[in-house]
Amino acid sequence: MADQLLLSLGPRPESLPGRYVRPAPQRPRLSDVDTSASIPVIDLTAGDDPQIVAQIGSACRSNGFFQVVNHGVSSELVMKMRKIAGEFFRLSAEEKMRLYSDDVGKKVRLSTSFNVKKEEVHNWRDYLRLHCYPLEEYLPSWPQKPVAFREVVSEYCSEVRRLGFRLLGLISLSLGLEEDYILRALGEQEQHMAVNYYPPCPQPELTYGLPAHTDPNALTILLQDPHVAGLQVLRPAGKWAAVDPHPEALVINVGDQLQVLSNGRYKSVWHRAVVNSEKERVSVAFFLCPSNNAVTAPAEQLIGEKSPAMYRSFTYGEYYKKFWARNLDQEHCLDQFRSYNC
Ligand SMILES: O=C(O)CCC(=O)C(=O)O
Repeated sequence: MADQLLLSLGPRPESLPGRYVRPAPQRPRLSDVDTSASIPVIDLTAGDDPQIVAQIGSACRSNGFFQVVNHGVSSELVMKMRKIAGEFFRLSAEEKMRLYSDDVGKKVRLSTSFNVKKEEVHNWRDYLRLHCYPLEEYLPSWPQKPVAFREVVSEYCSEVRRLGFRLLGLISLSLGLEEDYILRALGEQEQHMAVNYYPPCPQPELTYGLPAHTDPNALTILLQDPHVAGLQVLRPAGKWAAVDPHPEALVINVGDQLQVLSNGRYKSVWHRAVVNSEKERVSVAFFLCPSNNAVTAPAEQLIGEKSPAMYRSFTYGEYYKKFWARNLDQEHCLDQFRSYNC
């Protein structure tokens, strides 16, 4: 167990410990990654202008990923969020170990890899996982250090939640649904956050920060490290593409619940985080999730003779349990929810 504790406690090994080494066929093959691919950048200045709705629809259909600029989250707050995230992982070992847990059911925990109790090969990542909504319920159990942590992160959560709701409205419109359709379907949405820390890795070609996975939730809003690339998405042609950091942008991706609600029109796309030998990387992923008892099902309006319901209905509580009971890089969790008609 001791050897599975946080990477950010150091010391930094000269070669990759065996428990992080992936079998040869599962390695990232970094030299094959497309570094020139572009993930659409959508300017949100113009509100719900039909052109923006069309751009969002097209990005969700073809890439499952897009970036937004002029998104309404102030650049000062984004800067503070990045700073406090980095500072958090520089706290003393004692401070960090107080928050450490390998129990994936805990709503506030500092952990490593993905699910250390279950997986055979670990990932080169530490992460702080926070439940964030309702804020007043979770805030008292959040880290007290660094000093401004609670203040900055709670403000960030509120602003990003607002952005997320706006995006869900635009996504609804892009599917030809009423603007509040998805918001209503998802219920009183929960909100989780992962602050990811990927230290420099002695042999990045042998492991991952996070292996290929899709997100179980509805919508993810990712704040990337502005200087260090690491996020890669699987393109429809089967090639991995790097998402180079855009300093002003937040990266948005469709999660599994939106793939179901859209009856498969929008894709919850495989993505992964790779590491590098020189620099640490910090990212902040913000997940909008249906409430546990909300029932996810394909929207009636998107079901027809030629497009039968692709998935059975289920509660998010059921989905989330199945998601965490697997290894991260197994088959698409949604495959377990396919409708028998399809
Ligand atoms: O760090 C990244 O770029 C990806 C993070 C991610 O996919 C996640 O936290 O689920």
